[in-house]
Amino acid sequence: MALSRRDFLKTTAAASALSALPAPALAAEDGDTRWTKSVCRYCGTGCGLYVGARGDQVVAVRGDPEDHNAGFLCVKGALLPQILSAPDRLLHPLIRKGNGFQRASWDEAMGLVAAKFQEAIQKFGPDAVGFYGSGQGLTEETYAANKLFKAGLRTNNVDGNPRLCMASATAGYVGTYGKDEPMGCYEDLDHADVFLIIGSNTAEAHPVLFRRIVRRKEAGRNVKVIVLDPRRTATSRIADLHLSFKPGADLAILNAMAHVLFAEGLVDDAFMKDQVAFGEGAEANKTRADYEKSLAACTPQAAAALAGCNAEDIVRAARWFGEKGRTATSLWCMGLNQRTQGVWVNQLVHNLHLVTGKIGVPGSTPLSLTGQPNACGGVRDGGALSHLLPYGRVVANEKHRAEMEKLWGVAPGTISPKPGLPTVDLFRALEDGKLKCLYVMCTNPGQSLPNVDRYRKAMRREGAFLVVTEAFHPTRTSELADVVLPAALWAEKEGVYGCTERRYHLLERAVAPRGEARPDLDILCDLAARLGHGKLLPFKAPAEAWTEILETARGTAYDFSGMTRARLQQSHGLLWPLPSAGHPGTKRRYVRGEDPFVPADHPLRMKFYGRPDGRAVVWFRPQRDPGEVVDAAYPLWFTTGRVLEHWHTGTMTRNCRELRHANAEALAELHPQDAARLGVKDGDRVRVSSRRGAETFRAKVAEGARLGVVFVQMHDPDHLCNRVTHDAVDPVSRQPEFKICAVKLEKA
Ligand SMILES: Nc1nc2c(c(=O)[nH]1)N[C@H]1C(S)=C(S)[C@@H](COP(=O)(O)OP(=O)(O)OC[C@H]3O[C@@H](n4cnc5c(=O)[nH]c(N)nc54)[C@H](O)[C@@H]3O)O[C@H]1N2
Ligand SMILES: Nc1nc2c(c(=O)[nH]1)N[C@H]1C(S)=C(S)[C@@H](COP(=O)(O)OP(=O)(O)OC[C@H]3O[C@@H](n4cnc5c(=O)[nH]c(N)nc54)[C@H](O)[C@@H]3O)O[C@H]1N2
Ligand code: SF4
Ligand SMILES: [Mo]
Repeated sequence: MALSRRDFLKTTAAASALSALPAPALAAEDGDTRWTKSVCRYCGTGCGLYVGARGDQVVAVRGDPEDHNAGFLCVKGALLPQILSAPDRLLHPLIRKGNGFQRASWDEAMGLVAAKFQEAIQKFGPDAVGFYGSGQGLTEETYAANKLFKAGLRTNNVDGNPRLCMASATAGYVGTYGKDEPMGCYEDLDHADVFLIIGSNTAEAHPVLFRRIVRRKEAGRNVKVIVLDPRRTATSRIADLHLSFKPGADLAILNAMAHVLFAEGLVDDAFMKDQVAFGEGAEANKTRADYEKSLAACTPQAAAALAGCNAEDIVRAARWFGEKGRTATSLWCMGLNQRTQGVWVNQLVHNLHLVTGKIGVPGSTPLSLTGQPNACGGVRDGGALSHLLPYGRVVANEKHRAEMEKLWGVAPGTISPKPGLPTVDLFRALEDGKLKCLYVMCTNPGQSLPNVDRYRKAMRREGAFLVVTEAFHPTRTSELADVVLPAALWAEKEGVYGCTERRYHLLERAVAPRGEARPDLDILCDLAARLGHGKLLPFKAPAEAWTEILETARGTAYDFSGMTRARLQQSHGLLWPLPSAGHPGTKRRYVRGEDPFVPADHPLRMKFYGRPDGRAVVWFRPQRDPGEVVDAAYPLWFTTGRVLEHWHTGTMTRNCRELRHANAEALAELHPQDAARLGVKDGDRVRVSSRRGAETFRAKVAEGARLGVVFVQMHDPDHLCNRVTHDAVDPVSRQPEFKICAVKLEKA
């Protein structure tokens, strides 16, 4: 399909703002404006930008032309300055008094937090407290929290919103290659002949990367875009093939694609023989023949019947993906991760690359799109989940604990060998009273958790003590808190972010925090001192924490110990592994000649050194139903997600006039035939209910909706789609199934 000019404009308009402006030189003066190098604080694309400030006000941002985004920003990034001075900025600490809040001094508020945590630990043990963090915190902040809780307070109850987001991608990578994180990079988008975009609305959720895909397609080398999404989306507009199917049927479709690849000889026999191992169920010692045998029944016809799509489309997708001599890159996001089969379906994407050998060459890579700007750098790499320790180490491994105890200077045996509670279990522990105190940083679980009313009650339970650090108040979480601490925002502090492609950036401070707000790192150091762990967090500045972080990464598969602060200051982002001062960084991991950990004389072109045998594993993973399926009582599928203009719970983007006006209220999109059957017209109020809860939305009758599927946007604090969603989790990643549940809909 050739893109019309109109389509091109429509799909890229969102990513053009500000790009035409001339770029300021590093930290140059421009009239009265000071320019400071930074990164967009929204999505995992991680666009480099400059922050322009006059006096103590941020007045503008400009895309960094020397960074991967080539100066481009989307509308959200372009409008960042507005959030800093929003009227609901929280400017001083608050302590709950009855049903309201009272202004408090920092000393009073922190004194209370410390006393409550101390009391809970003394009475009930370390696991009575917990930390719930974010893929939007700075690496230094998340590192400090992880260290304080795991090495100081001695609980592994450290989790965060990446559990709602990237946990299945992480477990997919680890299960297949032995280590987390994509091996490819954004440059691969410039070399891909085929894009397999599955469960990702890239145009709205990663607009600047989408622009790069469109540009590649415009270059006109017969580039094919395949989109697998139940809905027609802004992304599927550029698709040569859009496969719409019943939510949750991707496993069947991906297995059928693999079936076609084998049946039509589109596989790479040598690559499989040398570089791949096979597994099924929990067993890794299988053969290629076993795998092919398991695939035999996974025909396109069977998949199409189950999924409600055309068998020919599955065959076509497989042929395009597998065509010899052409490159293929796959991109996926929450349509795959937020599933009770999230890990399995991730692995089925990896399978396509491994059986065709389309991996580790420019243009061929399985590239999981990361949601948040620092879910990779801060949380996944930094090991700030309940089962992890920094840089590929895990709580359950005695040697890893011993390494971290040594690095952290605590006595052997300090770190508990028991993994902590992953997100949903953490909030359930608050519900059943086992967890007494929870510290929430840079996330809004009172709106973003699945089946949220249940956990909203848990946060307000008698005897539960909730501390929230927030830049705004009230939010749907801060309204539930016992103490709310005012946090400095993005341009008001300094630290490192790591985005989708293993690229680390330094964000420099442009202005002072407003009011009495403090950077989260300061607040954590203060708390540590009050809890008697000041020695663990002695950081006077984020740079001191960074120096320590470099040491914890040294010698691991993540080694970025050459990324000194000075180097980050000068660079426009650096990709790890980067194990020494002079090392240029690594675009393609596991690849001989590129990755410093693959010996130059390695006999094969790749080495998956995360696994003992150096091979990646192709797992056979059969189709399974989602955690809840439609039935007579709840006959419609319900799915939720994003729009271009808004960021998650809307606390920031709803503070931008233009974005708020562009999209004010979350709509429930439904197919014209569903609407007609239910007597619903565009703009009517509808009540959507599931077995867990109900919410009303304004209806949008949308041609692009799939028959039988309702989609609701998640940004609206006044219409909580998470009252309806399902809190069932993937058995391995523990990531909840936000993308699929069963509902009924009636006119309100
Ligand atoms: N504008 C904006 N951009 C963002 C964010 C934001 O809040 N706003 N948040 C960031 C974050 S943290 C994240 S995680 C990403 C999320 O980015 P995406 O995952 O791209 O966004 P979503 O809209 O959540 O979901 C993507 C698609 O999954 C589809 N889907 C639903 N069920 C299924 C299924 O069973 N199979 C398949 N294949 N697809 C399905 C939905 O129809 C939807 O179009 O966006 C990041 N970027
Ligand atoms: N229904 C449904 N629910 C979902 C999803 C879905 O697809 N559907 N997606 C899930 C996913 S993938 C994600 S990532 C989550 C996101 O869910 P959340 O993390 O809960 O959403 P955000 O709005 O990003 O919340 C970040 C909060 O941090 C505050 N903040 C900003 N900067 C700072 C700072 O520097 N310090 C501090 N302390 N606070 C700050 C913001 O004001 C905001 O309230 O939502 C999940 N929930
Ligand atoms: S694409 Fe993502 S990182 Fe880039 S400007 Fe937009 S929101 Fe920010
Ligand atoms: Mo996310």
